[in-house]
Amino acid sequence: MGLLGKKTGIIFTFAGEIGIIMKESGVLNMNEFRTIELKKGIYERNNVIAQETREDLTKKNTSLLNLMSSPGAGKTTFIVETIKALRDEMSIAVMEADVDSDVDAATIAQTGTKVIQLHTGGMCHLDAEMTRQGLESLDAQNVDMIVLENIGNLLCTAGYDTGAHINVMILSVPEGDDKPLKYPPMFRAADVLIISKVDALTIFDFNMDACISRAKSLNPNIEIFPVSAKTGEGMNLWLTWLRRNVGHK
Ligand SMILES: Nc1nc2c(ncn2[C@@H]2O[C@H](COP(=O)(O)OP(=O)(O)OP(=O)(O)O)[C@@H](O)[C@H]2O)c(=O)[nH]1
Ligand SMILES: [Mg+2]
Repeated sequence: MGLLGKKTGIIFTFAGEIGIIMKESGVLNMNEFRTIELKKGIYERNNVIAQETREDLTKKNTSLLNLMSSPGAGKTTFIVETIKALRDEMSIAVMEADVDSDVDAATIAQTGTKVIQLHTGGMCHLDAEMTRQGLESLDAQNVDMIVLENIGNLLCTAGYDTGAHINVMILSVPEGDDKPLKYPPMFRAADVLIISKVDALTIFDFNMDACISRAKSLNPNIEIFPVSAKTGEGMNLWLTWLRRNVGHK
């Protein structure tokens, strides 16, 4: 059956892919659609800004770390524990991004760290332009590392280069070991996979070996650190890696 009415379209993005599903009156049937790849223009612009940001920060000897995960995987807790462990040896600032609320910035501020809260007004990720605006507002001078806590989302955040030198993702044990199979773009985009909440391994049927091998098959170079921010287990290996890579990526 043909469609009546005007031309209608749905633009969609999918972690590195963007397209438009369009139905036209009298041309396509209900179960038909055209998909047009628009990836180039939008992502090229984002990548130019991201590259400029990276170069600007590199000149200032500041590393930007983009931390991504699904909601509640433990990003803020992990940042707090990382700050506590490193604050005597490097200067750190934080940008907290959320759709709304200031709770994460308030948590970070309790550590005495310079922090700003960014509100995305409903957007499910930060792009390079939003990150640049955040960095301008943060105005952190002479810091070794800026941590960006991205929006809690395991899909959208992976599609945008923010200008970060280091991309870290957290997968928590309660989310399950099958997530590399279900959300491959995030595992491909990350330099580091933190498998968090390992203190809960006895409660959940999380297969660590399967998870690691699934992540490695998507991204053979990914560094993987199973940790518990609550008990401190595994944090030292992560901190050693971070010390080596801040300022060198
Ligand atoms: N058992 C356990 N719980 C943890 C660990 N890390 C974080 N949590 C808990 O997990 C919950 C979510 O932690 P957050 O650090 O707020 O997670 P988040 O990813 O920042 O959450 P959003 O910013 O809302 O996406 C809190 O109740 C934390 O106390 C951990 O290593 N082990
Ligand atoms: Mg948080």
